[in-house]
Amino acid sequence: MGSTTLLKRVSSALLGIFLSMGSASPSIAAEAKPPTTSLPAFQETKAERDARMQWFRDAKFGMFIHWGLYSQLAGEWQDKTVTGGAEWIQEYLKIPSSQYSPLARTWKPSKYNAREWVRLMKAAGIKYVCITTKHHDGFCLWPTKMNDDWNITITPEGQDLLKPLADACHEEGLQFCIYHSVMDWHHQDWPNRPAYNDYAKGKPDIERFRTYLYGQLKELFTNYGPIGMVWFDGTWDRKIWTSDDGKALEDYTRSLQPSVILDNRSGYLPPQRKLDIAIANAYGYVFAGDYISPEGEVPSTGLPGIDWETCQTMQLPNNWGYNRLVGFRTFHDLLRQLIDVTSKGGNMLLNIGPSAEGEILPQARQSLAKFATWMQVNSEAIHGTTASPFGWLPFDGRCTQKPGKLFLHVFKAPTNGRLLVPMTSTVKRAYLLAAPDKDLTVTATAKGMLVALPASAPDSIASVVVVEPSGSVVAMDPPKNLSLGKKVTVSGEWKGREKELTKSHANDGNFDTIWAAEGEKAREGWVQIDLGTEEDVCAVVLDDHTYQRTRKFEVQAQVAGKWKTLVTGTTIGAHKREVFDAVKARLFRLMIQEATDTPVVNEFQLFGD
Ligand code: FHN
Repeated sequence: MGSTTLLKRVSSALLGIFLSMGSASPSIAAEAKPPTTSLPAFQETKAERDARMQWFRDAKFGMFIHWGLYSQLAGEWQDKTVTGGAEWIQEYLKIPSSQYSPLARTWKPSKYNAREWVRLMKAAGIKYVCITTKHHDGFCLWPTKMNDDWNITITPEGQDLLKPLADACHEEGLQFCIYHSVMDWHHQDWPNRPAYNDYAKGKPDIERFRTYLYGQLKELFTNYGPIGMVWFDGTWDRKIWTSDDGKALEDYTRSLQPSVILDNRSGYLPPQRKLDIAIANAYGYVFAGDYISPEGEVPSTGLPGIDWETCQTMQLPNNWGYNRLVGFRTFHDLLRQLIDVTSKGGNMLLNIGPSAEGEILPQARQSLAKFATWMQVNSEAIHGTTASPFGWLPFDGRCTQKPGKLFLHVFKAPTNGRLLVPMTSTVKRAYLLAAPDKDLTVTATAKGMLVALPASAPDSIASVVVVEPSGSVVAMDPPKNLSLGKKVTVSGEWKGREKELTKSHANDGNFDTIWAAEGEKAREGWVQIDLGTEEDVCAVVLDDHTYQRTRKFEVQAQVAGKWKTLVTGTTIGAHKREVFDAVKARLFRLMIQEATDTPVVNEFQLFGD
């Protein structure tokens, strides 16, 4: 064997040892034991809690950042791909730790510029930034002392990725927040160690894991200045992470920085009042911490009296880590979601998945720039506002408010150019945020205050009309559901399952009962409601949330014997409200023109005075 070949053999063997060395399960430093005595239970008065939560309640808009070794893979590994959850790629493709770990040797965030990131976000109206310190793969983005072989120091550049962001946030006046996964696929002591962790040895020891977890939290809460909020995650496996574990984690975290705000995913399941609606990925019915964290969805009526934050990916469908294989949500949808969330009293934590090199992808950058343009004119209609005083609005839009001001976010101006504000309160003045010096004419009517809009809207996605009521807002009763229990006819019913899928479920007022069209092969169907007499109908609420099969629909009214289209759309989802200029008719129908399977409808409701 020639010397060159021998040298190659030896060096590749050494490289193999070197690579494997850098990816053994984290060894445990001896320090930072969790408190042996139970910490004093966290106590605060309502006033103290309100003061602690105030920045969060005013912020309305945060940025989530999922960044890690998985960002290098961006949805692909060898000849396999994932289209959802790119940050879960190791789990989805069962990548052995011995093959995943070398990613640590190639991660070079050479284009990372935290200051530039923060300036982009600040201009976009972002008030807090929440970055993954470590995600489920356990890889730490900071130079933790709690392991010496599974953190940023083993990457070629080895720079602490959290410190520059924390410093930039603090200097630019944004809250620095952290996402911290309790679940850890790499750690030898994570009780539910995945089979692909081919490094782990011996029996997992939860107390050793807790020492590791608490030790890392101590580092994070000691070395990165004030931490506004911690977004715990990965605590859903009740067999290995109990409510007591969650409570202890909360108490310990609060002991580190008592002003920190906690999301509801510590794993603590307090016997608090149940929410009357299930919320995906927010441990539905109970909430720990300080706020509820619906994921990718907006509670249709908000959560009155409860702090909440919808987290939402920019990339479809649910890629938190960068995925080069899928597209991005449009700015149109993201802005309308921010306005919808804010109008219901919540926050939106919008996620970006930077490239491995540390770049914000062009599509994400473009949306941030468009947010910045919109915020330059309209930010006061978002930041520091509270939920709409109206149960509903007779136009396609939303409302937010501050003392003395109503902000009417108009998505689509009524065809008559008049914006009906359903209140009896009189109005001092009304104007567009885009033209604050130009008063709009307001006329009092029996149905509320009518604001005359200019011919063209200043913004094609959402224009904001400010209405300054003379006194407190006295909202008028919302229109009634005129269709409840009225006569229904349908294109057909599923033979043999009429009872559970009957047509009357389409307007029984129960969002959990369903009507299904006839037969497995059906991909279209309709539901017709007879109101019994002609009624003025100005809105419809549709819902197909159980199966979400609708891909194209129309709502029609029979006017002078002809079917008139009132609303058209593609998907329906949960509690879709569409508002239109009032139509006087007796017969209305929902036409499902395309569906991914047999059409199913939870509710088809018609509203009017
Ligand atoms: O599993 C994680 C997921 O990767 C992502 O971090 C989201 C963010 O809300 N949380 C968990 C899924 O609910």
